[in-house]
Formats: sequence, C-alpha cells, structure tokens
Amino acid sequence: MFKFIHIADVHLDTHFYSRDPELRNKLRDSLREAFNRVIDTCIDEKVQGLLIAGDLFDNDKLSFQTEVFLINAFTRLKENNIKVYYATGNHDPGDKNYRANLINWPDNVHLFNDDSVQELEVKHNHQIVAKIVSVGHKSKKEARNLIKDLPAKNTEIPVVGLAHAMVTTASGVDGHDSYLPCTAEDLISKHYNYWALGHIHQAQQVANESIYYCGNLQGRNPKETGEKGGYIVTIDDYGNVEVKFRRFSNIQWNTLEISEMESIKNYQELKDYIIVKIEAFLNSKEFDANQLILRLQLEGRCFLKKSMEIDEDIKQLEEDIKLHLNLLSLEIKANNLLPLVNSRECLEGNHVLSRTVDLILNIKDNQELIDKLLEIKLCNKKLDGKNARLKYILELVEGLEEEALNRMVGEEK
Ligand SMILES: [Mn+2]
Repeated sequence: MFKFIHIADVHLDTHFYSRDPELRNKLRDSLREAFNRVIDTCIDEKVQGLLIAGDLFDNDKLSFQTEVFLINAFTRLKENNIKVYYATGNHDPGDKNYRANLINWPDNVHLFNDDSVQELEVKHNHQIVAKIVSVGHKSKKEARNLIKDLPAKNTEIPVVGLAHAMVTTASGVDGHDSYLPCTAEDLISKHYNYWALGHIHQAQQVANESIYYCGNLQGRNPKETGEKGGYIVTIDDYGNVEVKFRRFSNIQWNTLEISEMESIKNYQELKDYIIVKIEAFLNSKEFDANQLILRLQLEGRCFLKKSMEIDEDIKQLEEDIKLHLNLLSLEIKANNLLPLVNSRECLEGNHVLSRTVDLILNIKDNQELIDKLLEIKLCNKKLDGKNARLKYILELVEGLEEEALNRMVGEEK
C-alpha cells in the first residue's frame, strides 16, 4: 500500500500587495498555518510521502524566514520517516541559480527540478510499494510538453505521476499560463494509477480519470473561492485508488452578488439590506465569518449610486458591515450600479425614448418582421434550422430596452 498527501501551488510568501497591511500579514501567517496542518496530517495519517506538484513558493519572493520554516517542516517529516517528493513549477523553477535548487534541503526531500524524466521507487519495510515518475520545470517558462517523454506503465507496482502541468482542457485554465502544456489523453496514455498535478488553482478530477489537480492550499483572490486543501491518497497493492479531499486552509474567499436595491432610500436601509443578504449567504454555506474574505458585487439600479462612487462612503459601508458580522475582510464593488430612473415616466410618456423602447419591445411580437429576418443571412454566424436562427434573433434583442434606458436617461432629477 502507498499512502500519500498531494498538495500544490502553495505560493508561500505571496505578497498580497493590494490588501491592507493587517490582512496581508494574516494571509501570510494563515498560509504557513495551512502548510503546518499538512505536515501534522502527514504524521497523523502515517503517510509515506508528501507529493508537492510545484509552485511551493515564488522564487523571487521567498524570505529567509520562510526558507527556514520549510526546512524545519520537512525535517519534522524526516523524523517521522516521511519522504517529500517535490516537482518544481514555473514559479519555483529548479535551474542552478534558482532558490529551489540552492536550498540545502534535508535528505528526505527528493527534488524533480529539471526536464530530465526521473523514476523513483518508494520503499516501505524494505518492499517497493510504488513508483513515482516525474519531471520538473527548469526555467520560469517551460513551454514544451514534457509529459510526452514520460514512460508508460510497464509494471504491476502502482505508479504515480507527479507534475506541474497545464492540461489544456481542464476547467479554470483561464488566467493560467500555458507552461508544460499537455492533453488529458497524454496523461491517460501512461496508464498510471494516479496523477498528482499542480498549476491550475481549482481542485478537480480531470476527464473522469485518476488524474487530479488538488488546487492551491489557500485562496489568493476573490475568484479562488471555497474550501482549499489537498488530497489524501491511498493506493492498495492491487492498484485500487482512494482519494479524499482534506481542507487545510481556514481562510476562505468568496464573492456574493447583491441586486434589487431600487427601493432603498438611505444609508441605514442599504446597510441593513446588505447585512440580511450576507447573513443568509453565511447560513447557506456554514462559513466561519471571521475567516471569510468576502467581495460584494452590487448590481442593478440604486438611488444611492452617486454616494457609492465616493471611496470614503464605500469604506464606511465596508467597515460597518464587517464589524457587525465579524468578517475577516469585506470589499464592496459598486462600479456596475445603474442610476435609478423613473421607468414609468420613461416608458409611458409621448416622447422619443418611449417610442424607441416600444419599437424594441415589439420586435418579439412582430411576426411579420421576424419572418423577414429569418429569411436573410446572418452576419458572422452559420446557424442551421429555423429554431436556431429564431433563438439567435431573440437573443439579439433581449434586454435592448434596458440598454436604451441607460443610454438615453441620465440621473433622476
Ligand atoms: Mn504555476
């Protein structure tokens, strides 16, 4: 049996420059705490190895303090006979002048730090229980598909692949650079029992196979939402694999959209309305409020739009709500808000705007016009079938009346 923990994309010492200093320190400390939780769990769960699929830290940002922290953490594993298998990524490349290669790691740490394919036997009680096959990033911009060079499985012993790689069809690939790109088929064709991947920060199973991104250890921005951690993986002697997600990070990021604020007239009402919405959100997800970094995206029409263009007013609102709900951090985005318009007046009066909106609203009901449109060709699309073309036309006019109102009506006077 081979039991191990799979983590990746820890990015120790991330600066979080856009956050205030207090939060920045908290984020840095909580990331180290999360990493310590990984080490504790390795010991408690009596795993044989810790597999790190790259981007453990950012080469240029790693502090001396964190370097010592890492060495101490790995030494604790060594004292418990646990090996570390660490494949470098694009942020912690392993060429000779980079930190990953220069640090004097304890001898239980095995580094896959360049483009040479390495196969390693994992031994337990003098028996070979598994093989690890891996390749690392030597430079910051490894653009080759090195997975192609890895050998296919040719043994009864369980084989685990370890790499910081970009599976081009995985979800959440946007925002990740295409370093060490490969396809799911490249990975599947090796017939390994498990693939421990890093690079994409969103935990996921790839192509319904035994191929996993564990995601990053702690979210780094409002888009990296939800629980963050790693996988505890057990492969038995017959090659059966059990994969369990374990949350290691206490801190969570999340984004909440709030709209329908047309009837709100003053600050108190606005504040209370938002608090109720956040409370419902907290209850639905069983969040620990004081570990939550929340971004609120305000949408729709709001009488108080003008105030919310003023930094000081937004800060006041953030501060009051944060204190009331005991949130770790709250950020309010009001840039999408629209001014409140008296839509009845705009739509019912006899003027150019009301007539224009009438025209737009009537397109859908004007069968003669729709029939004519269905007969002529589409500008830059090819759609077969009347239904598909009808759907396209209706999508084109959908919401145009709102667009006209926004464009033609200013602030309510
Ligand atoms: Mn990466």
